Amino acid sequence: RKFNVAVVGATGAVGEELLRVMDAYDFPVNNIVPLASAKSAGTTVEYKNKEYTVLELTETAFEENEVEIAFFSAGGSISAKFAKYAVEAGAVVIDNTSHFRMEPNIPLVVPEVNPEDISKWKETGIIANPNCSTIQMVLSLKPLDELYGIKRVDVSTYQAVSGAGKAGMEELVKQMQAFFAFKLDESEKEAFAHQIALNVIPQIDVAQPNGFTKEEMKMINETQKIMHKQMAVAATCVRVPVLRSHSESITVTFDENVEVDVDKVRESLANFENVEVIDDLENNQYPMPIISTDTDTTYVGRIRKDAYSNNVVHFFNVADQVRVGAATNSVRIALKWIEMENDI
Ligand code: 11C
Repeated sequence: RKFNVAVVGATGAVGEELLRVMDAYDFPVNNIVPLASAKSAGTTVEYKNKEYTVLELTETAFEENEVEIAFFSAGGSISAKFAKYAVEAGAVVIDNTSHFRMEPNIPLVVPEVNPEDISKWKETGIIANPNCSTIQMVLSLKPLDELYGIKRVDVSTYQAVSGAGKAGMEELVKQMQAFFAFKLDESEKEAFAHQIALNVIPQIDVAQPNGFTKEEMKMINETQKIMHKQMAVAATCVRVPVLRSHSESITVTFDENVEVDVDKVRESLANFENVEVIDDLENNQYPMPIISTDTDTTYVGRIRKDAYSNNVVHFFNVADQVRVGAATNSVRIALKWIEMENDI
C-alpha cells in the first residue's frame, strides 16, 4: 500500500530534508503534495528525480489532494491553524513543531524509545515529533534507564545554527564570509540575538519566569513525557557556530545503590537501535558534529564514571539536527505508524 504524503513547509530546511530522507528510506509514496505559503507556491521541489510544484497551503488542500500522511514543519502557528484540516481530511499528522507536544492526549514519539505511544494517535489524529535536542538525548537515556534506572540528568548543549532553520545557517555563513573580508559588523544579525560567528550564545529561545529558557524547559518536559518518568532534568542550552549537528554533554545520576560499570554502559548504548559508540580517548576518537552530519545515527562517546560518586556517569553525544532531530525522526514515526496501523 502506498500513501499520498503532504509536506507542509516543503521549502524549509526540514521540509527539503524530509523529501531526501523519504527517498533514502524508500517511503511508500503514491503522491507527494508539497505545501507552503503563497510566497513559495509555484516553485518546485524534487523527489526521486521528479519535480513537484509547491501548492499553497489552504484549508482545503488536504482534502483536494486526498492526503493520508501530513508532515508539518512550518512553525507552531501554521500547525495550530492547519493541522485540523489535515485530520478532518482523514490524514495522520506528524507535527515537527512544539505546538502539540505537551498536550496529554497527543503522543510525543521517538520510535526507538516509546513506539507504543503511537497507538494513541487515534484520539486526535496527531503525533508530535519532539525537539531536536530532546530526541538525541533520550536515544542515549533509554538504554541507560533500562540498565540501571535514572534518577537525574544534567545536560549542557552545543546546538548548531540549523536549529534556527535556513536563516540561521545563512547567518553563520554570511558572518564568516564577512570576517574573512575584514567586514564583520556585530550589528548585522537577524536570526540570533548576538553575533554567532566565533562566538557561543548561552540562550536558545525565550526566557521563562524560572530563569531557564524555553528550549531548556522543552528538554525537561519532553524528556519526562517520552520516558514516562518524572526524572529530574536540568538543561543549559547553548548556540555554537556549527552548521547542522547538535552536541550534548550529559551527566546521568542513577538510583543510589547503583555501581556504574562503564563497560556495561558502553555495551547497552552500542546495542541500542540507531546509536553508535565512538569511545577511544587515547586515540582521539569521540563523537563530533562533523561525524554525525548527514547521518541518521546518534553517536555517543567520552563515557566515564564520575570521580566521586559510584552512581554517576558522564558522556558526550552528537546527532544531525535536521535529520535525527527532525526529518528522520518524523519519517521513522510515519514508518512505525504504517507498520502498526496498516498491518503492513
Ligand atoms: C534549536 N531546538 O536548536 C531548536 C529548534 O521546538 O522544534 C527546534 C525547535 C522545536 O534552535
